[in-house]
Amino acid sequence: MDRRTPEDLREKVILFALIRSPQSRFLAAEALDELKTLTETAGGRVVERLIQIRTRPDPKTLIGSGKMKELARICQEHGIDLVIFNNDLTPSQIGALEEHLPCRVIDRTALILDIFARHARTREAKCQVELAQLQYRLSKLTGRGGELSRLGGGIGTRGPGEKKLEIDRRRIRQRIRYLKRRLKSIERSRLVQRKRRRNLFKVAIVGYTNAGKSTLLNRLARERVKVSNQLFTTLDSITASVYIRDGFKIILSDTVGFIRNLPHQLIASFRATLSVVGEADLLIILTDLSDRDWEEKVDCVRRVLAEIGADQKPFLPVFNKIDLVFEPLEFKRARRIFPNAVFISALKGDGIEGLKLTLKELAQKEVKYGQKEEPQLCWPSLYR
Ligand SMILES: Nc1nc2c(ncn2[C@@H]2O[C@H](COP(=O)(O)OP(=O)(O)OP(=O)(O)O)[C@@H](O)[C@H]2O)c(=O)[nH]1
Ligand SMILES: [Mg+2]
Repeated sequence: MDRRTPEDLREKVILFALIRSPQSRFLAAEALDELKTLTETAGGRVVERLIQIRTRPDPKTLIGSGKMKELARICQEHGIDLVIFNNDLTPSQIGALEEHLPCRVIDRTALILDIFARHARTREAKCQVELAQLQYRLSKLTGRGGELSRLGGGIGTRGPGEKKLEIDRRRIRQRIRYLKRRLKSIERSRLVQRKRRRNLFKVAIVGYTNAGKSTLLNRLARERVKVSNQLFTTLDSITASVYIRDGFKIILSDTVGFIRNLPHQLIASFRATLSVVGEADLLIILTDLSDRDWEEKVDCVRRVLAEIGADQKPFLPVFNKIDLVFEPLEFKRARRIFPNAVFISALKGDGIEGLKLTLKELAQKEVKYGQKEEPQLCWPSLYR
């Protein structure tokens, strides 16, 4: 009889980060914490995590031959299915690594694409993920032909593009053109809807993945958007009307979460989804105050906003999950950087009335893109 538990059936994974100096060790450890959550979101089980310091990465295999032997041994011992590198890998590096190791190898970008593929539900999200996957594969197709084929399934091989990824470059390009046309037509049909909302005050919630954006939308709009303690649960923009006091109405959107070093193929593909950010009159930048790296995450959000041309938008900093924060200094720190910040618990409801009031005030002032009268709604110089 097979006595394996579901836990045993999950792919066994080793995480690996190569860094150039001992000073980056702390950052690498944090990056691996995040990589672990990403791996678990993709259904993998992390068995071991390794960091190697190497001033000059080996161009062929990234890691040195000594480390390779050690890694191969650990993979053997634990029956590892997959090694995930925090570093970007070229296709030939993946090939060389897989030659030396008894398992598959992928990089962080492939892992994030896998999660997006798993979570895509709507037609638009599916098209966008497939487009990102194909562009990722295409960027890796440098000269050598046969490297696309990665049979066997598992993390990094899934997605709407899965079967199609076996096809050659020319057909990938054809497919990319087709997907872009389809996305355009989906966007056109949405435009009609948008016109109806033209005169209402539009607010978009943006923030790092898992900050609680969907929980906040659900709380304010009485919606039932899926909430989960996984990363990238939401891949679509969900828009709802919200009545805030005395019949006053605004339009509120929840959208895909950000992450540090978000693969640029994804940002490019999700441009249509992210267009609600571009069209918003005001952004709520939602940050998980209980996360000890919140400052870095705010900075990452700013950088992604810059990449989609929305970093000049007025925004309201909102700190979430205050029910988990017991350190007064943390509130002080947040208030010092963002004096107009609002503190809430989207889950428990604390601070929600205050937030509604602030939103109503801002909506009545018609804070609009390009208006400079609200200096507090701009990024503090620390972040510029
Ligand atoms: N304790 C606490 N947990 C919260 C709060 N707000 C959200 N959460 C939890 O945080 C997790 C993530 O919440 P979501 O609303 O899915 O976060 P999101 O920002 O939409 O995440 P993605 O769509 O994956 O980017 C869930 O487990 C929520 O229950 C809060 O105020 N307090
Ligand atoms: Mg969400």
